[in-house]
Amino acid sequence: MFAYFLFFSHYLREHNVCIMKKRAFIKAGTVLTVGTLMSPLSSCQSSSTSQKNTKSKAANLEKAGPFSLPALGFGMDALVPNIDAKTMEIHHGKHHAGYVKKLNAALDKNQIKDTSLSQIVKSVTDSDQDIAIRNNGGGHYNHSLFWEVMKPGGGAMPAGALKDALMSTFGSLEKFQEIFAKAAKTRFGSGWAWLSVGKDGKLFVSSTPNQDNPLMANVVEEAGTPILGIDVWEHAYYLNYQNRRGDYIKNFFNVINWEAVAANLNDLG
Ligand code: MN3
Repeated sequence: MFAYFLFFSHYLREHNVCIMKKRAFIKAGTVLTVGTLMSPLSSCQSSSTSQKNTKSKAANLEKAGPFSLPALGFGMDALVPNIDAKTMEIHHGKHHAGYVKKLNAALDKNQIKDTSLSQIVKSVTDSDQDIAIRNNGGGHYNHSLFWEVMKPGGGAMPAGALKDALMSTFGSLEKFQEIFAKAAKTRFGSGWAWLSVGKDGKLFVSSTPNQDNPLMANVVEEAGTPILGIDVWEHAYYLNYQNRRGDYIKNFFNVINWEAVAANLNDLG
């Protein structure tokens, strides 16, 4: 039975790769608009110092919705074996797309215009009126960050300001990893674990339920700007890991795009 499952999983994976490639080809023709709105999160900016221009960053932050699903910077199967292609396909193409669609509907309903995504997320309150924007604005922001802080063959942390900050805050990289993994593992139910920069400029680890985000100063215990996040909703790992959230978290460290995390920190200056 188990052997059959393995074979079937392998077949699915192979099959999905084909689907992914077709879709990736189609998506290659679309314009990435939301990614450029997420200025602190955009590895497009961080990967090129010539684009790390405060003028373009400010201009992008001023852009408002309606929002669209950002394209992934890698193929659906690029993070295998740490994250499988089917999970990526559903997670990005269904879950994240759903948050974008519902966010646009909620903004339309509330007649919110000319407001950037980060402003939308920052202004969330715990009122009943804000719940759709809280869930879907958070969902859109969180996933946009999540795709940016992963890459195939990630995991190696570069020297520099981020490494220094992690060392001075947590004592060692191993200790940071332990604290971050624990926050992710112990988040009850659905949510996220974060590495953020607080108002004092210092790093901290936290976790939030549902699609809340440390930017939501009105609803979180510890507010800050997230520079790294891991999605611990079951939809992020269940196909491949079932109930083994700890294994998913451990393997997430194999695909962290530390250059993108460092750029997110650098953008906060
Ligand atoms: Mn998710």
